[in-house]
Amino acid sequence: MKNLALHWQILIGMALGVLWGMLASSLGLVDFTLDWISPFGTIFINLLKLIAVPLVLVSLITGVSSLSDVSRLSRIGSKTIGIYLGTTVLAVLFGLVLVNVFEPGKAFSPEKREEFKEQFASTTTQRSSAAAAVEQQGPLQPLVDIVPDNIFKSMTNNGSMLQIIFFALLFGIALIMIPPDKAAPVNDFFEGLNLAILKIVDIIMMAAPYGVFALLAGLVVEFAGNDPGAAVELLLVLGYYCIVVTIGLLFMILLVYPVLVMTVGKTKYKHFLKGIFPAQMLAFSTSSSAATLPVTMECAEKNLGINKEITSFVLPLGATINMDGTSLYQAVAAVFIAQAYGIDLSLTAQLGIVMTATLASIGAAAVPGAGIVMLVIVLQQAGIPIEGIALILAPDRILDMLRTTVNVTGDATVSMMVARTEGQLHPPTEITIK
Ligand code: DAS
Repeated sequence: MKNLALHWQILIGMALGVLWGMLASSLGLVDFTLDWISPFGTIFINLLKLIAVPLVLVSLITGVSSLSDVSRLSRIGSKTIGIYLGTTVLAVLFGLVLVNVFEPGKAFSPEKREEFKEQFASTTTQRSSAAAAVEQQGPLQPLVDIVPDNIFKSMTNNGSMLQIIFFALLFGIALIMIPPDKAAPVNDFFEGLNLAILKIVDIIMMAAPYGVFALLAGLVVEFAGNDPGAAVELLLVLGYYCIVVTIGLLFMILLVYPVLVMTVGKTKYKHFLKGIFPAQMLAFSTSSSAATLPVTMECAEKNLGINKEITSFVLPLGATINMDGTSLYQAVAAVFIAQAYGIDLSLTAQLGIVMTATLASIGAAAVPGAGIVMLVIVLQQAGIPIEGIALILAPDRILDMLRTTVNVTGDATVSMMVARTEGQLHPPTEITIK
């Protein structure tokens, strides 16, 4: 109920922000808005950026080290992780195809995009000189850049999130390999740290209605100046962007998952969808794969007849590292922002987004808003202005509901595939959600 209330608060924050922005631009309150309201939007974005590094570090270390019984990993684990990675990369690739075909970011008027470009000229200059520097360093530089020489430097502002992910994966694997009695206190420490950081994300998301109001108000007046008509252009372009994301998410639900459920899962998709519908609705209303996990497991066991041996391993792992909806969304969002600022991403840069969006979705915690926090990684890595998040933050809550539903459906799809290929299915019974 709390989350639902938060949803409505945020949607109201969005609407009031747009309303205020349009009023301010027609009542000559642009400066007042920029001086006294906009800063709260910047604070909200800073909070998201603040929690991104610790969230990645700790949620990945906890996720990887929770696979402590490596022996159980074996065939089921590698099959599960392999399929998870496959569907996530497919989601990112499809997101990139869509955003490059529909080019929602170029729907802004040329003057507006010129304005964005000037606004971030310094960033673009830095980026192009950095890119030029990389070109001189040769083809394997991106690989070399993943390995940090000083993890504390990686965690500072100019650090690379990929280096943090690399370190977290290494640390988590090391925890699995040391004697369990020695690893236990460290695991407990990171478990506790992870809970605390997720609680911080909760607190930050409670500020979301106000942050979104301030962001949207600032965005609309900055964008519209004293011309309310320009605000309408912003809303139309954001609507177009949301449609592109939604088409991608529908592609996963109506094409990718049915093919996998019917061919490998050897199950009628209608039966599968009916079975996991309660979990999908909970994912939609809570925007949290973690909160939905108990229901996803119950639906998989009771409605789809998947044995506990599979659901108890595949679904918790999926809620942690498999977020197809999130990765598709991050690919679209990153290129949308680049397009809006007139940054033409090379194929290499876009392939880099495949890697960072996949890793970011693995590192994203299964809580509301995690996808936008992790988007910082994708933007940073591709040299796209992080300030661009302000453009897409407003509709993010609605998109979070949709992408979390896809995340949960993807997890259930893989559990059905693994169960069928492992012969771990029993006759399904009626679902009894209390
Ligand atoms: N809300 C996240 C989840 O629980 C997904 C996201 O934020 O992208 O799956």
